Amino acid sequence: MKVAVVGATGMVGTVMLKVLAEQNFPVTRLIPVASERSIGKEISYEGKAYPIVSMQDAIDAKPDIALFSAGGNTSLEWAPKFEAVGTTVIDNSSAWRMDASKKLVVPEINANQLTASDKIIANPNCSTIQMVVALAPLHRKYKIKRIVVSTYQSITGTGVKAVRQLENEYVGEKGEMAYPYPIHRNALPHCDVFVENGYTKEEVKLVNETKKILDDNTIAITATAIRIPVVGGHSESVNVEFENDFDLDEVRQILHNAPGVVVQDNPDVNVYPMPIYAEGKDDVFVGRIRRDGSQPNSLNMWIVSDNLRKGAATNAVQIAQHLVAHQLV
Ligand code: A2P
Ligand code: 11C
Repeated sequence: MKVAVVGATGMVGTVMLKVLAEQNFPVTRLIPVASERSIGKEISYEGKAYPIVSMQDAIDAKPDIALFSAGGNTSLEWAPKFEAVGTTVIDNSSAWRMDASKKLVVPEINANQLTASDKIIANPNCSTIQMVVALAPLHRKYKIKRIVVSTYQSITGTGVKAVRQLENEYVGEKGEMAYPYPIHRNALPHCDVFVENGYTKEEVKLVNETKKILDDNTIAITATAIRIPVVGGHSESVNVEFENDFDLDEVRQILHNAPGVVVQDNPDVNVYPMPIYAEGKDDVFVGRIRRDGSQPNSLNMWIVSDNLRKGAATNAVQIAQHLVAHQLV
């Protein structure tokens, strides 16, 4: 496969390269792309140096697959140009996610809907991916009625500037601010920008993307997204109300058997998921699984995953692996 990585120098692009190599993805030619200012610089892949090329040079090379993580506007402008030369684009931005003609894919849930004519495939938002990986098998069994989710999100979701802000604040130095307030020793009830209704875009993504991926507009969802001074991954407190009642042991068994999920749930010995241990792993970790006694058929759980891995790069590479395995590229 000729594989372009668009945004190869970025936070997610760097992890995409790492995951492609770890997974032994069948790369016959790697084409790293970044902005004009990076052209000519080199990135390293499996011990070899590769020069960064322009978008146009990458298109001229007619890659089989292009993994995009260079922002929504870049995707809107360039993904169709890759499509026009026959490339299948897997796009990590929010540009195409809610476009009715594009599929929003989490391989464990809906990769079976992909066909060879899907040329721009959307990778969901990180906080959505980890939640639906755990919820989809429970939805199939008990049918979700309502979800209340509160997130505790890593600063890596904001990008390099936020990581620098925390590092500077940690050592007491002044520098460029990614957030309107300090993030060190703080919690910001503010991920992405505010929209008219008082919610943030991150909260709206959680609502809309979940319904699209689970293919069920009847699910009621409400979200609150919080940024905390953590780097390893996003954590989520998820309260779910089902149509049907459940048995807690069966819930644990379903999650245990679910692809991509690791259950870490033994309060007796302080076992529960934490971002510091999720960092660098591809799984979604679920713990604190317990019945919500305040209303019927309801469950609480705590879901943690590395937002740059399963929340972004790993999910994109898994889509690419699915395309290859099913000869869709
Ligand atoms: P560059 O390093 O040259 O700026 P992050 O999400 O960490 O900010 O990274 C964004 C990625 O997208 C970087 O690799 C960045 O390249 C790349 N990028 C930004 N704008 C463009 C563009 N117009 N064309 C191609 N790549 C872009
Ligand atoms: C965050 N979820 O942590 C964001 C980062 O729509 O892909 C990724 C934004 C997106 O703030």
